[in-house]
Amino acid sequence: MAAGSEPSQPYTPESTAFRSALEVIRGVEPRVADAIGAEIEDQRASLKLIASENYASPAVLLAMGNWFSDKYAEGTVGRRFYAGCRNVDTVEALAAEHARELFGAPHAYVQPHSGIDANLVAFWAVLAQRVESPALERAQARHINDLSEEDWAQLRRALGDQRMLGMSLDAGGHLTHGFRPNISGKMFEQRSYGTHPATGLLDYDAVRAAAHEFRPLILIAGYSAYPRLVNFRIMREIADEVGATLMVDMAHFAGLVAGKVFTGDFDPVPHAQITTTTTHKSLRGPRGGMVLCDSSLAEYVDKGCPMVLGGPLPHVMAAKAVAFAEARQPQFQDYAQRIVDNAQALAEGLKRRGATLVTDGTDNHLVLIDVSGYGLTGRQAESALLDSGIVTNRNAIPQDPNGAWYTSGIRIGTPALTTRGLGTAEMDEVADLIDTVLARTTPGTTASGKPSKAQHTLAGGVAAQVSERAAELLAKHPLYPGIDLS
Ligand code: DSN
Repeated sequence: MAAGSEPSQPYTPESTAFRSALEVIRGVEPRVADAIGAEIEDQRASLKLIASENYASPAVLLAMGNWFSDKYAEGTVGRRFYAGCRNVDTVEALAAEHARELFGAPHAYVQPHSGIDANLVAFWAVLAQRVESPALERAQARHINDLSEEDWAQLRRALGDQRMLGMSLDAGGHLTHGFRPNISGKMFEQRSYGTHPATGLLDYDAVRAAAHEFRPLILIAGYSAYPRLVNFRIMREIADEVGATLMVDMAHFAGLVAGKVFTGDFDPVPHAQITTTTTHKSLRGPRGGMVLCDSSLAEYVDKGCPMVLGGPLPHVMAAKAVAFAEARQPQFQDYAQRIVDNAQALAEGLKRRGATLVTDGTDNHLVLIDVSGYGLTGRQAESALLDSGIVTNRNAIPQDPNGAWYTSGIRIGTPALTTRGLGTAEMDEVADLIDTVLARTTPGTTASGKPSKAQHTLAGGVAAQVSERAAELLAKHPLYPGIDLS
């Protein structure tokens, strides 16, 4: 706006809040203010199809930017290791109450800083509840990086070589479900269940057989890249048959549970003894985590900090309370249903154009394209799409010959575009944009002329044409329409 001129429309409260915040930040470190301003522009300009991302409301974002950030508050509501936590108690209690109501859970612990932290709280809670061993306490006395493989083996033995059975990474499971690069794969002896080789669907008989043979302490259900429903009633039956605790990681689909799209056998909360989630994916809250559990685990879960977590982030708990209050509004159920409708429309649009999809479709918010049908690796496809203004992520597919780095898949999801207001008819255009890019991309070669799994060549003009079409689509659905930073 030119100096001295008045805005043609009065600024909304959100515009005023963010403009003022940036002005204050600019006074100290203008490059940070510029980067924040550039981020909203980047997000406005890109077709965001990352299945685990979303756009939080201005109220959620603003609840995080305040003096709650200054408070230490180890402990739980009414029982803190620091004085002066009256207001932190208020927001933590509110967040937990909203979470219990939203998910029908007996207990909610809203302190975890992320999904991995939430899972760590859950693992230690189950170990603490079910395993009697001083080794747990001894491990706390040492720095975790000092533990050797032999130390870990000793700890596992002292804990009775506890076992975890979770979904394999290439079938859509998560690193924290017992894989080596994550502590879950070091604390537990791990085995995984996959999906049926012919259909790509979860095979409950195979899960049952693996559970009976392996007899895990924890059976984990939940996924980051599985496009179908999971029957949690059956998973609980299997867990009960072998004396396992059923833990569900609903990080990806918590919004679909909150929005009552996943109910009955497909709602994990009444079936699992312990359920973990992030709060920023389909649930559309701040970046963070949460644990829900039955009352038998509550006392152990509440010791998450300081057992495995650093001090709580009261500003993020305040934002969780705001986000959960939003998710309790009737319109959130409509939003959750539209996420799934959009994902199904996107899947149909891609299939009509000849794309191969893992499981041939979707029941949830995500679609997994097997890009080997286009002659590409996931890495090549991801880069070509990014060149064209479409943000996705590469992902392994079941029995992926290209491993977890290059992959053969592209995972796409609809929570973010649905928040922007795109609907099913527009998903056909999105499918066409994706198919156009992938069909016009060819694998590249390395500097020495060998075939490369990383390099790609996109036919001339495609990136510009697709970017322009994506921009036209996005212009109809402005992101944060109430925020004007110009
Ligand atoms: N990074 C998250 C995802 O993209 O699925 C899971 O940790």
